[in-house]
Amino acid sequence: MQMIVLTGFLGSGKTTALLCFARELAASGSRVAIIVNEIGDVGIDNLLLKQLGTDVWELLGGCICCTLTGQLAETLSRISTDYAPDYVFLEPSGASNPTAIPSALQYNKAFRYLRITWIAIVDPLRLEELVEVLEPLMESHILVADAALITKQDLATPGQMEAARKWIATLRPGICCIAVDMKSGTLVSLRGLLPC
Ligand SMILES: Nc1nc2c(ncn2[C@@H]2O[C@H](COP(=O)(O)OP(=O)(O)O)[C@@H](O)[C@H]2O)c(=O)[nH]1
Ligand SMILES: [Mg+2]
Repeated sequence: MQMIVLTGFLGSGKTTALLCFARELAASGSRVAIIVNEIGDVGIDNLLLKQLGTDVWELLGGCICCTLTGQLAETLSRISTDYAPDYVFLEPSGASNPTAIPSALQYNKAFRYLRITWIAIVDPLRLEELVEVLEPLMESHILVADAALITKQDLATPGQMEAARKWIATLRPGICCIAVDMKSGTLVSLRGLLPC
């Protein structure tokens, strides 16, 4: 079982990207489970995903890096025994500090060595404004990342796209960074992102 955590602020495009990745993996025969920690703009249609062989668990009403740490480990444990997925996607609340997630899972021996891939989702439209007021939180999303996805290419100016690329490269030099326009339905491929 491999875990993929999508970090990023609320509204950056985490659920939209997650659904693209999950559909792609399910279509190629992988079993996929999804844990969401926040309801954003884009909801997850559980029935539709079930038809694809994907199931969704919701951990709502708190943040998995503080109040819901126990529930996260418990849910993961239940998913792994009852559902045995190849991939588990985790979308933490945009307000959570992702660095607390591995330590939350370490309490459960089964997950001490769980392979986690981190993908940071960055909204170039709001980056400057958010970094100005929430710099440590915004940076924490990138500092753990193995790869980054800059969304909303269709709406951002070339200057905003370049600023986002530079900000990511300064914090995590050399990580794979891909710009996407998810509105047009472009398939965002997990394979295109990792390894890079
Ligand atoms: N135009 C455009 N809208 C996007 C793109 N990616 C996400 N969105 C929109 O941004 C909003 C927030 O996306 P969502 O996936 O819910 O973000 P989350 O809160 O990080 O999960 C939604 O209305 C999406 O349709 C993109 O590449 N282009
Ligand atoms: Mg979301």
